[in-house]
Amino acid sequence: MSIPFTYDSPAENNDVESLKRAISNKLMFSIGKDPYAANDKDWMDAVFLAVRDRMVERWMETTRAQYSQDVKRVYYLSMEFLIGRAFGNALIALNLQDEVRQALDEMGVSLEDLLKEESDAALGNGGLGRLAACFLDSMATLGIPGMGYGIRYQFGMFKQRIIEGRQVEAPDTWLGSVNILDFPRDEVCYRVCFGGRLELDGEKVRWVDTQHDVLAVAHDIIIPGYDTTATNTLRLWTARSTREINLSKFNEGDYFSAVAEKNVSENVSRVLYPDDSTYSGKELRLRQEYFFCSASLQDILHRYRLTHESLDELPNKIAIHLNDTHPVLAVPELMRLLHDEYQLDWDTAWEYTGKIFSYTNHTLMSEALECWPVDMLGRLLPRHLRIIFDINDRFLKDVAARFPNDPDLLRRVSLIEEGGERKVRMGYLAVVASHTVNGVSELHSELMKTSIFADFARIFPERFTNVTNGITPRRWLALANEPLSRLIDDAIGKTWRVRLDELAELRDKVDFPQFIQHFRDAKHANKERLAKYVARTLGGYINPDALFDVQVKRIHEYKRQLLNVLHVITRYNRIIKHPEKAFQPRVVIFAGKAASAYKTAKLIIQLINDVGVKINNDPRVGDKLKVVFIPNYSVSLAEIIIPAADLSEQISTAGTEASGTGNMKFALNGALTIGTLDGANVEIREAVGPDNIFIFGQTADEVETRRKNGYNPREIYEGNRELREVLNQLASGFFCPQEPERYRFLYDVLVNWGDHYQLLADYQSYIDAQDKVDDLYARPDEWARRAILNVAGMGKFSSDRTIAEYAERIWHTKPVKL
Ligand code: 26V
Repeated sequence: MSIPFTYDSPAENNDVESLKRAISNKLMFSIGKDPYAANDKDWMDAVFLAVRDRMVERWMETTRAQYSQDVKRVYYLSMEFLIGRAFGNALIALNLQDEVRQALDEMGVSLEDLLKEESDAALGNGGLGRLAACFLDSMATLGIPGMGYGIRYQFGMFKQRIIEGRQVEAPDTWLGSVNILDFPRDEVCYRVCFGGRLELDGEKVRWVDTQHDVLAVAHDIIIPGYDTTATNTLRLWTARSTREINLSKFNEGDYFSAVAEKNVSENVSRVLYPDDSTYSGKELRLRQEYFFCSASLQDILHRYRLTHESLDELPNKIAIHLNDTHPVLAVPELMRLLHDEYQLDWDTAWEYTGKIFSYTNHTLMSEALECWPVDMLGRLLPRHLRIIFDINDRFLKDVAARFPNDPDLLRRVSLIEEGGERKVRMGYLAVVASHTVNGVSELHSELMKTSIFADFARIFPERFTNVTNGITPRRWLALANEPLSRLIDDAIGKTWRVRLDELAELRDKVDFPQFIQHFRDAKHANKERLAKYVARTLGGYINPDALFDVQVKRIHEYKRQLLNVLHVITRYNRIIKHPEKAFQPRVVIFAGKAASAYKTAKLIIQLINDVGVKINNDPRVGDKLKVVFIPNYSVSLAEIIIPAADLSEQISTAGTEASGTGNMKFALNGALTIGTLDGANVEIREAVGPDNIFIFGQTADEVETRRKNGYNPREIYEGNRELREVLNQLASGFFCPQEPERYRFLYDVLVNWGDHYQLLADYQSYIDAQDKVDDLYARPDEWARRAILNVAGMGKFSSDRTIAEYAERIWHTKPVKL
């Protein structure tokens, strides 16, 4: 079928003159402003629209090619996509930066000013959500027919303000009046049912009388690949009430409850859960999870059926990936659709399910593992609970037959946790339903098999594998760090953006003094940019010649920001005690959000700020030490902070950080790491060489052994003079004389209550490593040499490599031909 349809191909109009015209047209006819009345936001919207046109054409072409080649598609299901700003990234992907900058220049507008106008799409908490965003970028760049599915939260990650040293949360109203980021697809709309009851009809089960059903409406975000036609889609669902307003109530004059009902059902996509530390079992969260799984599954099957008569090819044409357990309800939902709606027999439906799903685990922390109460699940999703029970019965029968001599095994691996309130163990369901289960670093994947999934590794040894995380070099180097990117381009060419391994060629440059000098200049420029940002937002001056020591990430006890603070105070005490001594000037920079209900994490933020006030205002300290907490950490802020770092703090207790991806971003931007042998730090050490990283502290095994043998932190406290002094200062209110008891709790956690994350056990080794940092920083060329070797070693940590591994070993998908 061919339709007489012609349009102006924007791709042929990428010269400066055409761009000026396109931007002007958008400003006039889409934004409705003339240049005299337009503000920066209007201009930004106009340019973004012009640039978007150039992506749309590629998008259509990719979609057509995917259909005509009947490709196998990957669906990446994730509750979080922390994509950040899209405009600058689009310019890079289309290679339009220079032309657009010039076009704007000629119209008297600065591109740099416009870039700041876009708000971050902060639809995620931290590492897990940012990883999903890097994966989308890499799938598109590699041409993998991959689509993300998630929720279009009306409010994303909360905004953090610091008031009198304390975190205060404010809603993130990222959706403005003009939305250029996404295309609303009102016609792509599915009903998602809740509640009701089951009706038995012979062998068949019917789910009837559902209540509080809601509609899921699609919004599509374009994901451009870098330097390729390939362009993918992120489809986010928004909830719409099945009835706009309750008409009978409305007619009775009860306007408020008529509208209230609509509000309640639309709450499903209202707000991102901002707690990534503890599983809390909230019903609205469960609704969110089912809401987006059901809509996505219905959509996936609908798309498959557009081009296939029968379901026979389904497992060969779709792969569904579970980003942690949050989307695992997709498993019983697929079973329900195949078995109840499409009448496949149970065994065939289960065989397909097992071929379709794969699952990545992102944490071993037991507090974060999802277990939904059977009661709640049964009330909200009775059919799915029944399916889970049926899966469990068959699974346990199979296990009993294969392992007759381990009677306790059945209790241990059951999908249902018994004893007390019965719960469904979502991680176990994910493992049982998936053909492949992976961890996110070598260490984490090993620990997964010996801790939380030890029994499953015995039952399904062939299922478990590792795919080490990665980050996209486009955003995290090309976009975030122009000075360094330019230097690298001049040295080895520009193709590192898609073949990050080529950075290894920088190893040949480290002995050229000129290259080292240019590298130092680039770092300095980035430090100046950050110093300006700090001056503008916080008002304080930080010296770009000081060592920038940076820890930015969610605030968690296991990430040990508190260990960092112990070092800061130790250093402060030394400076006071030895006024005559020269100290390497340092600025210790923190940023990160604490979950709103996580008291200890919030107290740590307050401590950082109190310590900062004390140290920064002590005239005896001067330039030797400054402590800065930068509020409202986000993707955009990371793009400013990370390129400016000299030292990257990756100091979690060994065995707790699944991978970390910030560690990769810092090293790629030429910071040296001070870190434990945890997560991907282990592989970073291998890649950059042990001389070019500051490793300290216990190994995961040593942490475990100490825990087993009865750890006594008080002994360490008593045996270490400097540490004792620091902890006593915490306990006695040295940093908050106005409320001396404020940090007593933190002292107790460390000294009296078992120090669960073993900060004291690693303290001395950390301090020693920090001393080595100072020594090396005093030799700036040698420091730069090692920093360059870090950049050179980062090839492996491109998310392109990660996605290529997923595509080949897990999803069995190939790039679309364009
Ligand atoms: C957990 C939960 C618990 C239930 C309620 C909402 C919620 C939201 C997020 C999480 C996330 C925990 C897992 C996580 O973020 N893991 C991080 O994943 C990164 C990417 O693989 C990895 O680099 C980090 O080490 C790991 O902490």
